[in-house]
Amino acid sequence: MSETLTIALSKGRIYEETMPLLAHAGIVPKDDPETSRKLILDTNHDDVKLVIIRATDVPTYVQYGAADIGVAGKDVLLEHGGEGLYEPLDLEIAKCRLMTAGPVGAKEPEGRLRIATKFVNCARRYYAEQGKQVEVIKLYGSMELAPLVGLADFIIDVVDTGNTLKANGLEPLEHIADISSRLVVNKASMKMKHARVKKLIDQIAEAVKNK
Ligand code: PRT
Ligand code: MG
Repeated sequence: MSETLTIALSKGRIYEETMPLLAHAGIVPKDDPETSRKLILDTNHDDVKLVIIRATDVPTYVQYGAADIGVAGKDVLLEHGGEGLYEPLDLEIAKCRLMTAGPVGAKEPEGRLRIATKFVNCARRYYAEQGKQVEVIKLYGSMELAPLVGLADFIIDVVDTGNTLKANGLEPLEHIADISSRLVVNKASMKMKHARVKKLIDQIAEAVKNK
């Protein structure tokens, strides 16, 4: 048996949309992470394992080689910075947009803006490019609440349908980036396990193309 190839994925939309792509590469997990409590899933190949982790932790696992390969949203990768990672393939799944948003019709206040977000690095970079002075407030979720309770003027978050913003009296404002999920590969794994990694990338690329 060859050395184990470990693939890092998060539950939810990324898992669901990645499964058909992995199936095309002949990889099928033996458990369903939505019903199983296991964090390491065996697959139909003894030497391929899936690890199920938080979406934001995927680049970290792959960077340190705890996983050889991972699937992560471009939002998460922009925030992480991509150190130690190759990003060989756009999977064209879990698409959305990274946007600023604020209360419907609200005018931009004078002076330093307060921005609530979990994407603090993206926020600092974005407003620095705009030449705007901002105070960035780190949150871990439910960003939509921040402008409603006076914690922030605006938020930065990913938006798909915009329904969540709308339901909270917010509107999308500035478009920062188009987002989709990417295949990421540990730099050492790309060298050390090159044949297997390359084959997997090619098979998944074909599945993406045929979608
Ligand atoms: O949920 P958890 O805190 O564990 O982590 P996560 O939110 O980062 O993970 P997950 O699985 O929800 O998202 C994984 C990836 O999916 C993200 O990193 C994005 O790249 C991508 N993605 C695509 C989205 C969305 N679409 C999306 N709509 N991630 C989050 N959302 C949120 C959005 O912020 C809003 O709160 O879903 C809500 C509904 O969106 P609307 O605009 O359709 O109402
Ligand atoms: Mg989520």
